[in-house]
Amino acid sequence: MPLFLVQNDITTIDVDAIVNAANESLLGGGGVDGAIHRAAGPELLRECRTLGGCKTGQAKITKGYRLPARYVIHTVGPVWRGGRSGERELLASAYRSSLELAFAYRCKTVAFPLISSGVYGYPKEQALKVAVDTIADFLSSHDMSVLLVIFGQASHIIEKERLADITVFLDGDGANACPHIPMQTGRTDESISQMLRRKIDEAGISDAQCRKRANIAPSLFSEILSGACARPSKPAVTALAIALELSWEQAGELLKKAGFSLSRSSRFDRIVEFFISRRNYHIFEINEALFVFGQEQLGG
Ligand code: AR6
Repeated sequence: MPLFLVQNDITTIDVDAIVNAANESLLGGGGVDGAIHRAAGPELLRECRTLGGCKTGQAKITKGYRLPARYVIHTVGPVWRGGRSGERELLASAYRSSLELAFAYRCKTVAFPLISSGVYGYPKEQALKVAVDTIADFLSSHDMSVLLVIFGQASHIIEKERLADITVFLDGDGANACPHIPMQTGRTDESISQMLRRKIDEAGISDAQCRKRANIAPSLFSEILSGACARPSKPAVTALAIALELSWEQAGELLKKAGFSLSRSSRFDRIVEFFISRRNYHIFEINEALFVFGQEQLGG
């Protein structure tokens, strides 16, 4: 289920499949395509020659050869022509076709580069939004873990205004922060799993909806909810607070049950607070910001 952003060279990642941002010939090129062919060795090109190319928005699969990944899924993103030539739909289709192929080959872990955002010129923040929306949509009905690999400077993926707003918030004195309301500690006897059960019911959402919104794998989610996971991580519990759209104080209460606290001196906490104070509970937007500021991402 979960989707995380990582900063890395995709050719070094040990997953079931990595995705290549190729061109329609599938015979290699520059950018990530060149890097993948160099790392996989000449056998990859030999197999690619047998595939008969690939249309934009579609995908084909080969073995990974000398790569740590078992498979390479070759997809072709659109060339950016200003945004009015069906680029968004074609890019979404490239992600979807790749994910479907990965699923058909029983891949549990898949890593994607930011397709089309290099030589093909798709603006990076927009390319990221299409990637995240399409992958998250697919993951809501498929049990798989996806890494979106960002190469080079992380700050390019986030809108300039948002980056500026968060920076001001982080540098601020807390006057712009969530109001401090004393904690309601009426249910001190409740365990985290009991509290979670109650909050999910109060929110009127299903367990599956809560899990998806929290970017948490089904197995971990059941363990937390059943009490089998004695100490879930702070990013996982915070993710649940976001999924349940809790206030800053309520999030603090939930975290306390797992032995954590929220503090204004922690960057992670302050970034989460930035989003809660704006009632923005979109987990992947929060994770983009956490990623850009070098913090752990929500989910698990
Ligand atoms: N690991 C992860 N990401 C990378 C790596 C790497 N080793 N190298 C580059 N990127 P691009 P496109 C990022 O140009 O825009 C080729 O010639 C890069 O920073 O590789 O889809 C093909 O043959 C960027 O964000 O692919 C096609 O002709 C992203 O990967 C054409 O380029 C995609 O950049 C495809 O262009």
